[in-house]
Amino acid sequence: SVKMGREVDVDVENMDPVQKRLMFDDECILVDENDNVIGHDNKYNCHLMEKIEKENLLHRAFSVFLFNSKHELLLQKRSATKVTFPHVWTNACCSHPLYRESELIEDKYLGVRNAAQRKLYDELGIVAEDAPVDEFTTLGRIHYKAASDGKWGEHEVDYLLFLIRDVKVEPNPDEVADVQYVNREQLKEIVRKADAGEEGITLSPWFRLVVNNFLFDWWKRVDEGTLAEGADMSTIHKL
Ligand code: DMA
Ligand code: MN
Repeated sequence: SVKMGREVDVDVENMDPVQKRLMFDDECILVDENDNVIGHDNKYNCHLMEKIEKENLLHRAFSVFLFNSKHELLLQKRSATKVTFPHVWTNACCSHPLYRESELIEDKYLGVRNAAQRKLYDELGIVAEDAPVDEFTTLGRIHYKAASDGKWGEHEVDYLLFLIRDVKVEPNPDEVADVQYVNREQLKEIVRKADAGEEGITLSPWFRLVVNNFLFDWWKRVDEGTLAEGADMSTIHKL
């Protein structure tokens, strides 16, 4: 059992069993502000806002931005059972590289790319052949903190990965409530609706940060075929 105080115990009992298993099985990578590995802790502890604040826990994550050959961007709506940020629209796939050899490989961020390949299959049923690790472009890293509800939140160094490829998508309902491809105008319309609080449309905080700071510049590079030149892996943008 989890000795984190009564309130938290109640949360664990009500947690969706699939998500609960991931909370305790997934061992996240703890990093310092320069993204140096300093340890590990389970997904549960890494996402408790109280622990994040008290111990300044920061963990490594990734966000995949997937474009089809028409250069439309895939969005996913997170399932109702997600513990953090349920029901929100976000980029194709987000998760954490785990504290295991294959996902700790620092050379060309291969560990993060291996984790992205693993989760594209888990969340969207995209087979490894459709997501070759050599085809991800690592564009940059952002460091952000965001509360979900009272107890839960994120504090991450998030690697932003792009993949341009037509893929077969079969969403896993434990993870994903809906998916859609959007062009720029459609995305701008969704952002406008989210800002207006319309139709219960909410965007994840990390997706919103990428939209506001980077996405449209990089999307232009997707069109121009100059994506690699847009990468800056030496800066960690604190947003
Ligand atoms: C965590 O995503 C990563 C980011 C960038 C927010 P998540 O909550 O979807 O993780 P998981 O899919 O492992 O539950
Ligand atoms: Mn996280």
